[in-house]
Amino acid sequence: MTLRALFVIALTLASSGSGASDNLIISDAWVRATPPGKMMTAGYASIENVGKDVITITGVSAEVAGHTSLHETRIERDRSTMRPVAQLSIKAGERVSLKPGGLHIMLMKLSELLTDGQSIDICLELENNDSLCSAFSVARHRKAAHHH
Ligand SMILES: [Cu+2]
Repeated sequence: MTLRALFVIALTLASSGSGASDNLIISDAWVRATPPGKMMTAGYASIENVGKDVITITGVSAEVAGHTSLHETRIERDRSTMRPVAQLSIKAGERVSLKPGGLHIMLMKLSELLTDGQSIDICLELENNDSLCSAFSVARHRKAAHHH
């Protein structure tokens, strides 16, 4: 076997191995600029599973935050409340939107204020110990929606 053939096999193994993180496409990723005096904020994104198997997100992390978790906002008795979401499963072909008023990434105990124009990394931890990190741009409001 030639060296080149071995190389091709190695590449194939690498890309067909776990692969869950390769099958998640993150778009429209943004984090709200920190409100005055608050060391917490929320991140939003659209997450699409382009693979053939369900993918479960079991946690989130960000270097700028001491505590990061998945949250869901719900309206209960006319009041908006948030509760942690232990995990989020995305079916094959499904797209889940993390958006204001719904699912979001909660960033708490921030080590710095986040201002418009900045960019921070947030990582999604997947159930097979895979993780997927992506740049989230900091903005006061979501930019005009993109439809593809
Ligand atoms: Cu929250």
